[in-house]
Amino acid sequence: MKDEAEILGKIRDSIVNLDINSIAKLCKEAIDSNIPAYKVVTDGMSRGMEIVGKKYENGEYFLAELIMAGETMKEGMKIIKPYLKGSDLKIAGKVVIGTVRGDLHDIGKNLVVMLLEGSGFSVVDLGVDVQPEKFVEAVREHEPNIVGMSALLTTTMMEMEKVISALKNAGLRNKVKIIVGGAPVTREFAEMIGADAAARDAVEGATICKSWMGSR
Ligand code: B1M
Repeated sequence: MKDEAEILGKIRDSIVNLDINSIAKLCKEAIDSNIPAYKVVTDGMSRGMEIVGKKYENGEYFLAELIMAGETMKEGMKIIKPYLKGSDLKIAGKVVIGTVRGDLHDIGKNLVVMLLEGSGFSVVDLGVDVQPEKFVEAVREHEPNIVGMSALLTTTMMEMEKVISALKNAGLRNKVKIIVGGAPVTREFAEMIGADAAARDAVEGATICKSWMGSR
């Protein structure tokens, strides 16, 4: 059996090299080698995404490469997803989640969804580019315990505050806990816009949601 670091390194590199044909095989190899599914995501694919982001910033990669990296990670996630989920978990609570208006990044949000579902939450995923009114409608309709928002762009993170205002105007703000996340989002920002928490990553996000429901 190969070394864990070696397999995770290859997974990272397959994202960086946009190698969509080998990612699934490598992810299977990681699972067969008993590497925890979370690690394949956090120490393998997400590391690769960080490097892709740096290459984009340096002008070494362009939009086409960002798209290809996203597609490559999605191929890997198809293999990993079933291993992130629990099978016979009872419903821990309900979460309405979405990527805010103007923002199309959904890989991190999808990861949060998978971990929440894996922790027994029922999740209503509104997708990407979600208008504040749609969050409000979903809260009215589904009566969740928690609203989760994701934003990856500094230009879209302020949309989170608009969602919170819309919930306040609809008289729904105090009925839900609100968690925000995404690369530019900090705890200070969450506090400033009136969210209840910010999560650095999907694992922390799911942990916070579990703690709100009284389980860890
Ligand atoms: Co975009 N993009 N992108 N992109 N993209 C970034 C975010 C960027 C940092 C790249 C860079 O310049 N270095 C930059 C943003 C700069 C900024 O605002 N400061 C950027 C840009 C500029 C853009 C465009 C504007 C490019 C253009 O068109 N010129 C454009 C915007 C489109 C739009 O949204 N309107 C754009 C487009 C795209 C693609 C569509 C090509 C693609 C997205 C594909 C998809 O999501 N389906 C893409 C990608 C892939 C990236 C990078 C390379 C990777 C993002 C990713 O998936 N990371 C990214 C660079 C980077 O992040 N290093 C970049 C992996 C993922 C697992 O991490 O999403 O951070 P992340 O999620 C984490 C945490 O943030 C957290 O948990 C997750 C996992 O642990 N988290 C939560 C996220 N949401 C959470 C919610 C929670 C809790 C935790 O609770 C609710």
